[in-house]
Amino acid sequence: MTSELPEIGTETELHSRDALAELQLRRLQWTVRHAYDNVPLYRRTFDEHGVHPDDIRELADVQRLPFTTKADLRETYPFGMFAVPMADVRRIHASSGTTGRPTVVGYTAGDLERWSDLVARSLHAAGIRAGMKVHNAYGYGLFTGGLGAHAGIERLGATVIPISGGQTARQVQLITDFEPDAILCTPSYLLTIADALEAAGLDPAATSLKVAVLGAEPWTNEMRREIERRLNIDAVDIYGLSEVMGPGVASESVLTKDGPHIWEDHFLPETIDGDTGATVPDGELGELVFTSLTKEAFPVIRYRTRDLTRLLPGTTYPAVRRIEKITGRNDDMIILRGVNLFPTQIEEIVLGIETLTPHFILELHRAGRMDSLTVRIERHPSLSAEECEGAAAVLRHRVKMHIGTSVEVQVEEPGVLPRSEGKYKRVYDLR
Ligand code: DLL
Repeated sequence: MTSELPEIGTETELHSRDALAELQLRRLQWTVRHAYDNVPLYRRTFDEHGVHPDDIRELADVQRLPFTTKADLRETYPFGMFAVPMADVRRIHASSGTTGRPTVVGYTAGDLERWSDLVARSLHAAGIRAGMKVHNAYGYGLFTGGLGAHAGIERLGATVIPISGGQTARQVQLITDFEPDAILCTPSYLLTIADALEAAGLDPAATSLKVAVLGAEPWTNEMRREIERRLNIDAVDIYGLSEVMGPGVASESVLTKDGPHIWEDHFLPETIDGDTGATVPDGELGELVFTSLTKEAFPVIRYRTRDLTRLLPGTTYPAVRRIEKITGRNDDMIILRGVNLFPTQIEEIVLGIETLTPHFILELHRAGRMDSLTVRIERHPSLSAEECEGAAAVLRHRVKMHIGTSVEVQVEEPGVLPRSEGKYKRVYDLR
């Protein structure tokens, strides 16, 4: 059976820009018409904007369409953005959201097929092949991570170990006993697992694992190097969001590890200036915006992700563009006494100081009218508190130098800070 399918990663659209553009235009026209005909909110906003599906004659015409935001999805909670009858929706996922109502998304049988194909393509790009065993520690349930990855692993012809997130002692046992080739989880959770391996007297660098496909939260290239060194594996980045599909909207090639390739045959990306909405040219930093090209149940038109990155030319798959590794989201940005700061900037600096661990949280305080930021970070267990004394000063100094703001640093004993079991909560606003 499988021999009848085109080999993953060899699809013409990933290698010929002309073939891709032709396919994208056709699919864009279909999507815009489908959204206009079946989702009242799209019909209303298109009409308000004076734009009609017939106006989409070339790819650049996407810029004539109105943006869609998280607020639009909340307004139509729970199923108002579905473009097919409920009887055709095979699955629902939802993201918890930090405030108020969750965002609800739906999939037809065809959507689920395409999603598994794209996750399979993503895992293939990461070097995973049929016949390998894959430990899937993304959370199962309404979160798209667990079930999304699961279907892709099976589609690839690999063996899935559906452990979900949490129960870290059990993760250690199954990694030891089942000898998986690959692991899928958030980067912060992989650190928790590495610590647990060590605590069990095992060498994290000596497991059967060869590759980790990590995503669902921002992480830096410094963190990649730390994970690769500690576990003796390749660490590859997978990107996605529930509103656009789930994991597998874009994914990195293990050959280049140069940022996720966007699967542009299914998603049309743009970058915009977050304040003005103006298009930002490729190569420049902007807010990532997606229009789905093949989604039936939940088409999205110019969906504003709030993720900040730049569009770059493809390498391993030359026809599609890459995104620079996403290290910040608009929502995570801390404005400290007028200076913008992302938690990943601290991560980058922390990982350059050997006596500190990657286990840190950021606390925002207010004394009088002054905001302050405290970095609470664990020292390395193999070093004494005295040996780590200088580390706090070094961290403070480097933050001041590289980010341009003063922070407090509090070095903590190993194990006192909360550990990740999925997406890690790094910032605590105590103002
Ligand atoms: O996190 C989907 C996913 C699951 C992706 C498993 C990868 C692996 P949401 O819960 O809707 O969906 O969260 C989406 O998470 O807008 C980004 O801000 C962030 N994010 C996801 N992947 C990455 C990544 C899933 N590789 C939001 N790097 C997105 C940085 C990421 N941020």
